Amino acid sequence: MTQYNANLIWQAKQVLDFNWTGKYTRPGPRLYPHQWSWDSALIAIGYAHYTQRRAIKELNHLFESQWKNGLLPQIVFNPHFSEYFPGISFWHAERSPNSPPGRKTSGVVQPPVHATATLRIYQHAKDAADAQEFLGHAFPRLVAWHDYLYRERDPWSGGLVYIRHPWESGMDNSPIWDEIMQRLKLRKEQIPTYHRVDTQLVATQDRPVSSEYDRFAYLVQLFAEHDYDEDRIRKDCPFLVQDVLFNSLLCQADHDLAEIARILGEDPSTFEGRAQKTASAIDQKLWNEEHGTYLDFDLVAGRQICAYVAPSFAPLFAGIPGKDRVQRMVDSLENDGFGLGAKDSYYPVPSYDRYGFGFSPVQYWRGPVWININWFLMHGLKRYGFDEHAERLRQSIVSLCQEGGFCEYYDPLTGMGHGSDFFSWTAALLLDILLEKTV
Ligand code: 2M8
Repeated sequence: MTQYNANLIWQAKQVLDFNWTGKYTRPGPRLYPHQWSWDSALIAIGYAHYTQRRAIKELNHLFESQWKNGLLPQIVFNPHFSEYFPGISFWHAERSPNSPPGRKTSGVVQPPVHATATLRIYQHAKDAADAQEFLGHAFPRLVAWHDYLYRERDPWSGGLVYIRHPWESGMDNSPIWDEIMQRLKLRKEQIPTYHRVDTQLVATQDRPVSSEYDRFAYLVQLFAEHDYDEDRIRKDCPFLVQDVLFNSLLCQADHDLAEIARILGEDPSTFEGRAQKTASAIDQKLWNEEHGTYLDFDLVAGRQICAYVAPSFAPLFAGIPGKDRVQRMVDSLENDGFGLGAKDSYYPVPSYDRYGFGFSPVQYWRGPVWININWFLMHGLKRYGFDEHAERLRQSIVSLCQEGGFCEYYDPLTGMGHGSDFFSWTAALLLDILLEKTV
């Protein structure tokens, strides 16, 4: 290991130590003080290399807040921190008979990377007995989580689950949602009263605009008014989307859950069956031949959403596309819009096509580079033997952290960090790629 990497590893661990609360890791020190679902899973992937105890605690703290119907909440609130919108009282999660007694949570979900993280903790474990015990504990909770998604979010059994809020995608203000957001015309009296905190903590230009927050808040209010009853929400919700990233991560998580079942001597067939069904539904329903990419499906409008975003390449992570489609996707990634072709281009890959309408190099999910998306794509490209491309992405991740610090996201044109500083999943995934070769 070079001295240069050793320093970076030390710094990344410092970021995680700083954000570790003793029970879970804050995604960012001030902007995100509570526990976030997919952040925790990604953070646990980093911890798995050097602190098995923390990795396990992190996921267990989330599992303790699982709803009775299996829903794993996007946020588990820490009542000691009140500075976040929307907080406990805005969600009214207690209106659901399924919400956990004694824990305060939101009422939406995030991408299901938890089985993937759990398997990695087991695979990197130094204390085998402890890891085996954790696997046994996590398994029924992960099964309940996947059961919830397939039962409540795919009631037609087509293989694709839907999300019902942009926050469920993890990509809050992605251009994917623009069309739906514009269609959602709100009268003044329909917009809940709320007070944002985020724009006081980081630059306003880096965050979603208020017309987006109006709609985010409106949807939360709708869920609370429907007592978080999925059948009632499904009938009235104007936002129901089968998202490429969410379903691709679910597909990989199904494979990983099947592997966990095998390790525990349980029957893996249900999970493998789901993985295959989801993979073929992604391939059939979400692929767009004309554009040579996968696109989200808007269930309310009944059509695909044409937006060229980096997460559209996530099916690579789950090994879904066949050879011809992979080549078309790699061609797109090599174009200047995503920048993976030229060695001396900007920092790949922007979250949104650089030449797309409304691209912004600094505004959150509308252009900046995100380390988690790069990490998924790096693994996807490696999986298909595109080692040079994967290496370029790996180098991009390392240089961004080295030059821009451990930020939430980065300007692809300058490499400058934006959003929250001391961002946990950036540090954790960097640790994963730097420590992977040395375990
Ligand atoms: C961002 O989302 C939260 C709402 O969930 C927010 O903006 O307040 C997203 O980037 C999301 O993917 C992430 O999990 C969360 C915490 O890092 O922040």
